[in-house]
Amino acid sequence: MRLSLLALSFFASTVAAESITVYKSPTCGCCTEWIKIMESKGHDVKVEHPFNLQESKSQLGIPKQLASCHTAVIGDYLFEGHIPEQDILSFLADPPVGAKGLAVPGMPQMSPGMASPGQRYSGFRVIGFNADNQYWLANQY
Ligand SMILES: [Cu+2]
Repeated sequence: MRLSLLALSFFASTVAAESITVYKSPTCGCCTEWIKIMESKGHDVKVEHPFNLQESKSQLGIPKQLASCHTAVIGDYLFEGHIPEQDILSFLADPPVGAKGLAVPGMPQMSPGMASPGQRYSGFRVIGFNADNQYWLANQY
């Protein structure tokens, strides 16, 4: 019984695991906290410290108004800032047509990587965006 449960949870985490590249500044601690959360959920995170982070954001295609401290790239999609893992997984499970990714602009205090462990996420929005600079509300905490 114990073994099969373990096998099941291993299988579940294997299925959901994403290969993520995160672009961040070497000195930003909240990005590292967000990365730790993603790793604790089984994702494989590779970290890059570009010389000019703002330039790399615009090269990747992050709209200026949606910018946060770190940019995560998963496949063809961009995930800007302190987005809860659950929102990333639901997006990837069924990406809206034409969507480029999701963003939590700025660094909201009660978001993953900013809030203390165990605190409830609140007071921020998860915004979807596309290449035409159109935004929509994907989720709200
Ligand atoms: Cu940060």
